[in-house]
Amino acid sequence: MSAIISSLTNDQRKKLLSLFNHPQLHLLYKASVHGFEANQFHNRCDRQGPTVCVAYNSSGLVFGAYAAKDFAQTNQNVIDEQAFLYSISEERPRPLRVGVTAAQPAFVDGATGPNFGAKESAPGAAYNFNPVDMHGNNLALTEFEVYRVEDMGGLLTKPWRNLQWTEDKRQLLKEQIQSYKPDVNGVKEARVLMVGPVGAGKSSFFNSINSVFRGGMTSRAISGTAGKSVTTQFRTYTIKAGKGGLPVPLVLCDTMGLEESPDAGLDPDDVINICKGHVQDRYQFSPSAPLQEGTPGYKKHTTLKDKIHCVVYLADASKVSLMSQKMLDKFAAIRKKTNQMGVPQILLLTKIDEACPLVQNDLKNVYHSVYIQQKAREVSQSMGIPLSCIIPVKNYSEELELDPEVDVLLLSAVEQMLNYADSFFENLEPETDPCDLYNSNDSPTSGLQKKQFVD
Ligand SMILES: Nc1nc2c(ncn2[C@@H]2O[C@H](COP(=O)(O)OP(=O)(O)O)[C@@H](O)[C@H]2O)c(=O)[nH]1
Ligand SMILES: [Mg+2]
Repeated sequence: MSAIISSLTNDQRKKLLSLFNHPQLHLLYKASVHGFEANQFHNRCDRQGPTVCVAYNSSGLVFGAYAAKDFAQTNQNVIDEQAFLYSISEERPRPLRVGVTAAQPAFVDGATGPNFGAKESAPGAAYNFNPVDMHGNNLALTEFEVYRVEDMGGLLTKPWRNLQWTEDKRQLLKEQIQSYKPDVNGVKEARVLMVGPVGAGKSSFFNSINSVFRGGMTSRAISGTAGKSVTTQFRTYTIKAGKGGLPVPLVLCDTMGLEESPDAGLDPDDVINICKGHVQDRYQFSPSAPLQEGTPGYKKHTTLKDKIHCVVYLADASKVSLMSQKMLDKFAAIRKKTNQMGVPQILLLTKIDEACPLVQNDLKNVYHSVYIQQKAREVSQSMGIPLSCIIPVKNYSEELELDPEVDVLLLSAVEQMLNYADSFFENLEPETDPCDLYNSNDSPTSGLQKKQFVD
């Protein structure tokens, strides 16, 4: 299903956010999409923690109520001292806010739609307001939405990771990456595989890195939000420093997105094939049948340079808590096999700008943001990846020009990938005869015997 779009204008959103401390809003329910019936509201909004209801009327007013307590259809009056009603209009610079009267129940938790004000008290007793100010006496709703309100927790004074945001650092990182050389014979570049759900930002990450090295915006990999994967081919992308410049010793491999259902999206077995170097560039993935030996697109003889030296998972920071068990199971299946092959793995936490307004305002807040730190911890736990292997990034998505701070964060992620690829090379058995590597297939006698790498 395609993403549900909020009906709030920028001005309305800003005014709504001003009612909370460090809020993040997640759209749970939209009547025009999910239905105007009470049960459709409850299916999506029960037991979601703090929520804000947003009603739109034909007079252009936006109004509603905040509840810190759950909706759960208990049929009880709920005491919630933090509850309030509000109204937003274009003319008022600030929203009208009406707190719940002390000791009065804030809402009736019935099986109806949200019902603010107590069941057995006189109307208006829980909240004292003038209906004209609140909704212009117009209760003909054109839309109704409910958002979960998450506390973003503000900024840490001390960042949880140090990063220099200077132009010097950007140059240094670029130079270090360009002069990278794997410490093994016959391999000139690190091959990095990107794996993640549809829309996590795999294609955008490649485009962003390519843009940083080209010195201007590029979009070689098609990116977008079609709901299903717009990338269905296996693509290996080389990068050049400047137009017609020297190749950067990094190959980024882009895959079809992971999807929840067992026979949709990238197949975990294809990830294994890619890691072993068997999948040719431009191979057309087929979700129902992983690549088999002897079929078109299968490369039988592979060498160390064809193999994947580091796997990078990508996850959208604002969707971390919503990742389904089926998606986590797919990740786990891939991680198990990549671990067995000794390929180091890191995770890029993407779209940190969308996830946290404090980061959107200033990217340098990334390691100060309590919210981003919490999301990094969450994904670390749910995917079993050490926190030290989780790197928040912001890809270029709508910009027309490069931004030095965005570059520094992106380049520092590449630096980590190269460090991890080095660990892969170092982990190869020292006594391995280099000749073996060039003939290595996957027989038990393969020259690539590795130690377990990550966990
Ligand atoms: N704001 C923002 N948007 C992003 C970021 N990364 C990707 N996007 C957008 O998310 C959508 C999906 O990205 P895409 O690279 O196609 O995802 P893929 O399916 O993993 O290849 C595109 O519209 C991108 O512009 C990011 O870090 N920040
Ligand atoms: Mg893609």
